[in-house]
Amino acid sequence: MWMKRYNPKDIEPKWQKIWQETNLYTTDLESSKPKYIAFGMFNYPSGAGIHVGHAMNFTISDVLARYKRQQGYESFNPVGWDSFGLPAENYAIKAGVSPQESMAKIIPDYHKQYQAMGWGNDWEKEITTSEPEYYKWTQWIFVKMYEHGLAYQDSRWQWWCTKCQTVLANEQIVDGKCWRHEGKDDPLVEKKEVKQWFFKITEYADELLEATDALNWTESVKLAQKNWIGKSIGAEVDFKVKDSEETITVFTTAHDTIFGATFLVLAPESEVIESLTTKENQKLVRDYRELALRKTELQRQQAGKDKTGVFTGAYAINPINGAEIPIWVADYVLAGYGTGAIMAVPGEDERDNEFAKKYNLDIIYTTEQQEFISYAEIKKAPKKHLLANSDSFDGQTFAEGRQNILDELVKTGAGREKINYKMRDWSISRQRYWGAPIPVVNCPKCGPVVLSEDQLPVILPELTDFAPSGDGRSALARAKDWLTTTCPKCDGPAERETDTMDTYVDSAWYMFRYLDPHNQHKIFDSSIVNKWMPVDFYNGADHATAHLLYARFIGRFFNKLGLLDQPEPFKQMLYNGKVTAKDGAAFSKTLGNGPDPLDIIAQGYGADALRTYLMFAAPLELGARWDQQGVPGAHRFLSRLWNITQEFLEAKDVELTHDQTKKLLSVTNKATKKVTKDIEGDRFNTAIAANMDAVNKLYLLKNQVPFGKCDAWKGSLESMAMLIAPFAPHTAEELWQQLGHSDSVHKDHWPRLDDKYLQDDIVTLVVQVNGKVRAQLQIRSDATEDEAIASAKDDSHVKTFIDGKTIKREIFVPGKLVNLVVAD
Ligand code: ANZ
Ligand code: ZN
Ligand code: ZN
Repeated sequence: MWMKRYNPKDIEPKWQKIWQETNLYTTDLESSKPKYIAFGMFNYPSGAGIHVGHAMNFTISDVLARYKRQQGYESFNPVGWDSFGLPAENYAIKAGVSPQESMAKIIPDYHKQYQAMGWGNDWEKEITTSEPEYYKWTQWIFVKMYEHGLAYQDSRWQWWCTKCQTVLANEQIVDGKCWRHEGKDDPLVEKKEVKQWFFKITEYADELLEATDALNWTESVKLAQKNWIGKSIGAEVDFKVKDSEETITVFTTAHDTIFGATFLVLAPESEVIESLTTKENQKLVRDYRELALRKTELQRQQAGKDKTGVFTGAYAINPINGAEIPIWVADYVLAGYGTGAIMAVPGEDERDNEFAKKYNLDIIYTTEQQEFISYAEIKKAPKKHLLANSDSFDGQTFAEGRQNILDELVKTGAGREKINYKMRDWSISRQRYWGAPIPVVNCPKCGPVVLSEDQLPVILPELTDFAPSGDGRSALARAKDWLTTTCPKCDGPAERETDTMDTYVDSAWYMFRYLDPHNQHKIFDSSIVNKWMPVDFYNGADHATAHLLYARFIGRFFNKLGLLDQPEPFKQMLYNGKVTAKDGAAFSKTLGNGPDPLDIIAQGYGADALRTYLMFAAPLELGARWDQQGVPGAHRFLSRLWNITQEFLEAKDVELTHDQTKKLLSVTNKATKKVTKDIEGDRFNTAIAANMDAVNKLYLLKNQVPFGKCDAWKGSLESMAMLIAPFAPHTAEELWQQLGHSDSVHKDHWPRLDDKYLQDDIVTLVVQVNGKVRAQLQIRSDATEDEAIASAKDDSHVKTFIDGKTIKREIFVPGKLVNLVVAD
């Protein structure tokens, strides 16, 4: 018998074309259907095209968007490009191709690749962050932030290459040197103070923290967000410097250990150091500071690293008891946290202890045990630990002492309660060309003047030389025509700001623009956005902190502006695993050692097999370990479904008895139940397993009941086409059409569950009393323990053995047995 072979190379491009022509995935944002919006994290377009990680991430959200569309939702799977950023600029500097040009070439390639993957994106609403249509509104956000006191300028230390005379980003530093040249004698990068623009995200720290728990997000991401915000409740305490006018304020979360503060430590950046340091210690301190400023914060924080520091020669007075304690400088104290100064308590703090031992500094234990006990331990049980060496507070518990010592410090004016956050304000400016220009004019008379809404967009001028200008400013400083302007305030000559915005700003609000991508008059129409927000499902394998916090911050800001009802942009967020090599090693883009999705499609396995394999390989949170046999395996499964459908289409009419029909339909109904439940629970691997199991069962049934044209077989195969559609959309569509449908399986078609066919889920349960069989019960296989035991006790025969007796123990083996142990 001649049979049409399963050939993805034929059917996939065919359906992609039809879907595009019929606008199948174009969402009607004003539809009266219930809405569903799902997408994966914003894609940064690069010349390399999509890789297997993209295939993973975007298929996950595509499956959900498809599933909901099949269930009758108005489903939206938007698409766009995070196209500003450093890689395109670096490429421009090295290859001399402008970022505008490279994006114009790269993005259309992505269109083809996305379609080849079978992702059901709405191309009508595509956005590109480097287009003025989009970045006008990124600039608008800056203006609004400024108007609301949430944007400001401040100086910060930045990496600096003395050879190129330019600021460097962290990722542009290779082995401590600038990425742009590879000379043996190249200088190490240095730090330089540069003016930067900030968004005041810290203003929302508490709100963001408090709203975190309620989110339906992967738990590890919620924890990462909380740690990033890093709320600490403690105190600020002032220490007077001996023989000086200076005061050093420290931030401590353990002010109850203050009697054990035997020295102070200042961050190397601290400005008071210079005036404090005694003559004889000047050189030592200066050399140390210079060295410390070269290290990154990460290098400085690294646990286990040998602590170093130098003595300033100066002393401070402990306000609680007047003790004179030495002031040190050490790089384990960070400038950007708290006050950049600490009181060191080597009796209870590990780092201080290590430092004190190394430099022979005094250690005073403030616990009754009189030995090192870490403050973390004390904090676990503050009522169990007693204070010692603490004058009048001796013998109090730490719980009491914590309050009483604070009261004492407040009374004498030396201290006050203080809450600190690890989170810092968001540095949004970059001394770079390829980004949205910050809408500011710098006037020699008026200073920085922020433009008004009607002066937007500030268009990024086209350049031919993208290298930074050499004076610390971006290449924009060389675009003289663009640069020179008049001050909106005084009409005098002025210059435009040459900093551009960090790409994180672009990606912090794109989800809103998806809903009104071409609006010329407003950032978006609130009525549409309120209907569609929050995003029902969002996923990615990166950006657990920065991006997601920035997006939440912007959501809250829009909410305060009255643009948005719901401050949280993402209702559900899944942090999915990555695709790795079989041994768990990362696939690297630069090494090019990952499987190429487009190659796999071209080899003839097809996008459907790739998608099915990726979703089947492991639970989504774990990520897939690439298995060479995986895609061929998925291809075989799809072929089996294909083949049985072809056989059915060529078979003769048959008639099935009532029982035979029931047997057949119970297979697909059970599969429907399981697949539905598993997709809802993001368990795609078991959903696919249930589909595979159902196909196997259909093959078995083919030999047990008459196989051929009839409603039951047709219905079963239709159900299978619908159930695999989210994973293997082309195959499903083709089979659906072959089964006689002229509409698309992807819209409003999901198998209806018929309880009648789930009933052979009945199992026989043996009921024992004290180990002797007393009854056999017919019960649903998924009955809970409570239900099973209740039915057992209800059986009239069993009753005669248990009535009037105490039941000591109830044993339940699901699907098999209930044993009631009664007292005689
Ligand atoms: C004395 C002390 C004793 C401390 C003790 C802790 C335990 P979190 O909880 O992370 O907020 N600290 C303060 N500012 C610092 C800085 N700029 N760089 C490095 N360390 C700093 O940590 C707060 C504690 O970290 C503070 O409380 C301070 O040390 C230290 F048994 O003060 B503590
Ligand atoms: Zn350089
Ligand atoms: Zn002016």
